[in-house]
Amino acid sequence: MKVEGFELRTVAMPLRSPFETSFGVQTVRELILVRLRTADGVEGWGECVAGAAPLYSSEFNAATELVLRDFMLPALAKASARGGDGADALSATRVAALLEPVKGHRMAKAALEMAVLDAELRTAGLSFGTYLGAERDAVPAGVSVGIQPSIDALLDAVTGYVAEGYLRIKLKIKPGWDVEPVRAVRERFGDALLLQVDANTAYTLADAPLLARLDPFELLLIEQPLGEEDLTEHAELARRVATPICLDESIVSSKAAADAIALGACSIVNIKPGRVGGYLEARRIHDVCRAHGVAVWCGGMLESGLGRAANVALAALPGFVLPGDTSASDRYYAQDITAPFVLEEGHVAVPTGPGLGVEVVPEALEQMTLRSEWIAC
Ligand code: OSB
Ligand code: MG
Repeated sequence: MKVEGFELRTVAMPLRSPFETSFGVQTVRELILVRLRTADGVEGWGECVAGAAPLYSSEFNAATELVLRDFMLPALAKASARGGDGADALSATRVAALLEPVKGHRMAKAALEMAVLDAELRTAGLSFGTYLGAERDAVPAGVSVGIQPSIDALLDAVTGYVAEGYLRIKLKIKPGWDVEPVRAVRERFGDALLLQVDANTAYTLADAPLLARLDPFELLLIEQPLGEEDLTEHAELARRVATPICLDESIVSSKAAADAIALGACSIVNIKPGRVGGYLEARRIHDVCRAHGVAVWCGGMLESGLGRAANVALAALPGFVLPGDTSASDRYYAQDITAPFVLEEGHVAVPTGPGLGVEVVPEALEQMTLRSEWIAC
């Protein structure tokens, strides 16, 4: 593929209500978008899932912007300039190899691979879903419920989401906001509600007895209770609690997934394409987990309609046997930068058009843009 240039754009999307996790409170989603234009005039969009601060993982927007501009785009521009269809030309399946000399920064890499893949698929007239191997035309949607100021506020929030039709509820937890909120939601909504929790690394192995107190509530899973690098500790915790352990932050690659499974550190995996370097690596994690009989589900990072489109396509693969954080756009945003994804009987439809299958609404994008820069190849 021959690329004319890349645009790096930082947008700020106001959240409908503050979103609180064990690592902080967010009121606005600041994210970096990549837009490329091919020599044939086809556009490709990528979305970077990094946040404004390095609180979920080490990546954050200012660093991402720099590594994209100074280290990654030159490598892709060079491959683009070589042109042709040869082994060193620019294509989606080669982005990871072209960027391999740059250590880490998987979220930045994922955004570039997504943009190249989108342009390729739009050119070929193929949707993300078809390309990735989607087997469903809609996916069941769960919702992630932030830490609330009170149990009453939590019950009100969950009541609203259940009424909207969400098929699974995930409660964010932290020390001091764990057993009681779970008990309250179970008591109010009953045993049939699909319920899980996400700690975003807020506990240590010393908290095993506390986390075991969640066992009677029959949760689907506990997501990332311990640190990102704590695989052996997660394996030990898994022996001490009955609730299945699911990993998010720890699973940065298909190798990490294979290692975690071999160690017994998790029995379920949250797949976030941005965290693992892109949709192609995400599909490999799906394949590894499926081969081991490990259930996966699609996580979220408060994506705009662009990232949401690709996530929903991925979540339609056969190994995604649990509802994902693939909520409707209005769970987070009054105004999205694409046509909003909507909930229909608890499901979100997989886009069918070429590439991501969604288009950016220029006025909405401009309104939310903080800055943008065009980098010609
Ligand atoms: O750990 O899954 C997480 C949001 C931001 C950062 C990390 C996480 C989350 C969520 C919400 O839980 C996911 C979503 O609905 O997009
Ligand atoms: Mg998580």
